[in-house]
Amino acid sequence: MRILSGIQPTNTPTLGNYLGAMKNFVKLQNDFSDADIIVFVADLHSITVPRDRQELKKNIRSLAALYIATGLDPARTHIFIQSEVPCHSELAFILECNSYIGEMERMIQFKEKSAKQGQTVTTGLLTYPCLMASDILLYDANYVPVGEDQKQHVELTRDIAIRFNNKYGDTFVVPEPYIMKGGARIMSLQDPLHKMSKSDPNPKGYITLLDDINEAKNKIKRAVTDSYGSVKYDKENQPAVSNLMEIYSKLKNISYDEIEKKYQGLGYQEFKEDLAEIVGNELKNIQEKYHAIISSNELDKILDDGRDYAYRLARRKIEKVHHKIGLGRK
Ligand code: ATP
Ligand code: LTN
Repeated sequence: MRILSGIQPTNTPTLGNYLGAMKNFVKLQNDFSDADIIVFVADLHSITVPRDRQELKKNIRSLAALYIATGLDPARTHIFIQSEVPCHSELAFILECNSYIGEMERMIQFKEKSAKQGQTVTTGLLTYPCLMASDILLYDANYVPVGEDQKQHVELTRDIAIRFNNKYGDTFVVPEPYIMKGGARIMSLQDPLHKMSKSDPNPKGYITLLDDINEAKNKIKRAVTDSYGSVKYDKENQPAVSNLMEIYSKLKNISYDEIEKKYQGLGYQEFKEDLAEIVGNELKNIQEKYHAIISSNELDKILDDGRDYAYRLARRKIEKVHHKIGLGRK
């Protein structure tokens, strides 16, 4: 069984990315000891909107180091950088020739992002799901752990794989999205009706994994709350407190019931102070490991090994695809 996922190196990952994606990769790595696990930095995906060169370089290395700092073990999980394995772009074009413009235009993320950009929408933003399908199908991945917002792209990948297999004969494994309960949609600390996002113009709404610890704690202490005054999980009537409880529950591995019992009769303040400590400790742990790995040669060795492993698998698949379609001389 193979499990595969990636994250784009745009800005520093937030607590939302951590709880909705990165922490789940680590859990899967530890729970499925016989699975082959591949996690990559989706740098090609990130250039679907213009990026500053220096920023991009910095974010690529930083995300790779954060994968390890948050608990991925390079002895168990293959970690690499997408653009270093050219097969991803090669298969993406072939998949573009086996999918339809209408399918791409129907993607919610495309509609949302292109609405914000007007005339400057790139062709890559439209065809992005084919690149994502290529990432997944190159490696015969069975399960793809993602947050709720990426489910539609994995479902499109399934459609493309089934269509290709019907047309050219059995070539790709048909993958399934893997969405974990709890933490799949962490909301902004300033507006619990909007997703926590690293591109939010208000930095008080999100915490990144590399935020200054005291600043991060203050963001929790100053997070908006509701007007009921009791710590109770009720997404409809208390969306802000429920969101903070989701963060608490996922970080401490305890249920909402247990949290409610612990803070029965107490106000929001005590709960928020404890949560600030919990978040602060989690970040401190991650940041200590991050600083050790980011400047080491070990990181390059891990990424070289990951690239070589990925390349071998991907090249074999590309050759099979060429053969099935009738490309080249062989
Ligand atoms: P942006 O907000 O800048 O568009 P993003 O924060 O949504 O980016 P992505 O790189 O698109 O980040 O997502 C990486 C992974 O994190 C995906 O699996 C996505 O589903 C998950 N994710 C993103 N935001 C959240 C969130 N607020 N809560 C839970 N999971 C999230
Ligand atoms: N589109 C994803 C990142 C991503 C991905 C993938 C996730 C690119 N390729 C393959 C899983 C499998 C996002 O989080 N924005």
